Amino acid sequence: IYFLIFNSHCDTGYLLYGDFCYYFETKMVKNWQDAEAHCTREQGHLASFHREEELSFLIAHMPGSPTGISMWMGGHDSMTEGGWEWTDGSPFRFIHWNAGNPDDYYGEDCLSMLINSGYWNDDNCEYKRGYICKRRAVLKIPCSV
Ligand SMILES: [Ca+2]
Ligand SMILES: [Ca+2]
Repeated sequence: IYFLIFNSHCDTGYLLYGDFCYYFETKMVKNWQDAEAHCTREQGHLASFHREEELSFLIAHMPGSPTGISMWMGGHDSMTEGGWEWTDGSPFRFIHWNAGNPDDYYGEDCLSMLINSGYWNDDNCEYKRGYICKRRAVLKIPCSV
């Protein structure tokens, strides 16, 4: 008799939630484009969000003393003003904008999340911030008995 046990798995330093692994970069701040490039090198993208629970989970696990008040996420409207999309290509349906945003203040096109509240701001892409990368978890078959 064979028992196949499927487990979602993340590399060290990544946090597992659902089918995805999340990585919090809070020490090395980058502008939005460089942050996305780093996540891409790690086979992921800046984080996208689709449910309130996903957001709450990440806020609850936010590491202590992160850099600054907000972190970069994968949302942007740099292709079409007001046409928000996620860099991982998933649909931009769930929204969690902070009051008065997005306001495109002096041409803000990149999405940052306020660390304390989880609300979103369209932000100046050139600001250097910490960020969260997200990638698909690996399905592991750890044993067959
Ligand atoms: Ca904009
Ligand atoms: Ca704004």
